[in-house]
Amino acid sequence: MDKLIITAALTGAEVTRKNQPNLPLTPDEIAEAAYQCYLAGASIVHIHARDKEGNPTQSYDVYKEIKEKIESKCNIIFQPSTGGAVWHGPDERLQPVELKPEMATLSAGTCNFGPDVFMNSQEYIEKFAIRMKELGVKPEIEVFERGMIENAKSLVKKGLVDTPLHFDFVLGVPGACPATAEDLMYMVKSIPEGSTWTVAGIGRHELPLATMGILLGGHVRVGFEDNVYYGRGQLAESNAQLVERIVRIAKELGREIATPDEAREILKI
Ligand code: KMH
Ligand code: ZN
Repeated sequence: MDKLIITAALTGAEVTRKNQPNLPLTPDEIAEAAYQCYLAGASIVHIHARDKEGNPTQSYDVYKEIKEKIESKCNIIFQPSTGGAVWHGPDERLQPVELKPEMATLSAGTCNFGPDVFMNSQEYIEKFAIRMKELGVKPEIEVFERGMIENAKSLVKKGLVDTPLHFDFVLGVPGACPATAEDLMYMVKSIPEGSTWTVAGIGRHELPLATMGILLGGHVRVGFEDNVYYGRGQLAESNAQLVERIVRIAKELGREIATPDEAREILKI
């Protein structure tokens, strides 16, 4: 089994300080949170930028500032979001890819997202994939529903994405695929051989699905974007605290933790 890649999803687009008082918002706070997660054992940080008011932004300049601040602290893999917030338009969402990060997310279809709709038309999925390929950015394919895996396979057939693919199963978003063990197994069985995958369980599903990911040879995403709690009714102190717990569980289960450079090798980036 490969060593375990832990992704820290630090901020997200939906969470506020009301939900989680320690949510990192400014570039300095996000970079410091990334560094603390790196020290705890994360090898990738999934980043959503916020503007000066704390609202989600896909601004090239803000992502650039965050990227530079993180890179001045450590060699963790910087993975910006191209998902943004549900109200961001596709061109707006694509901006951080122009920074030529090693990775970026690529959502592979449309789904309900709580009371909203997360729009990803075929036209724009392909546009995002093409630009990532042109700039040498490895997509992490975000899968919220089973059919999105088929969309990803069609991108490979069209030559728009190189293999091996790397998937992130985001399970438990209200309105999209639930976060059961069966759903995760179904996803894992459906991806092309040779692919790598990570799992992000939403809310209370984060920990059980992460543990399954560790046992099944997948990888794990945790952080305030997906879950702000440490336990029932108990807010987590930091993103790093959530990473530390995954490191402890993985070690107990006999799975070693990947450094950022080992993650680069595993993901072929
Ligand atoms: N905020 C969601 C609507 C991604 O980062 O690529 C989309 C999202 C996916 O978070
Ligand atoms: Zn995200």
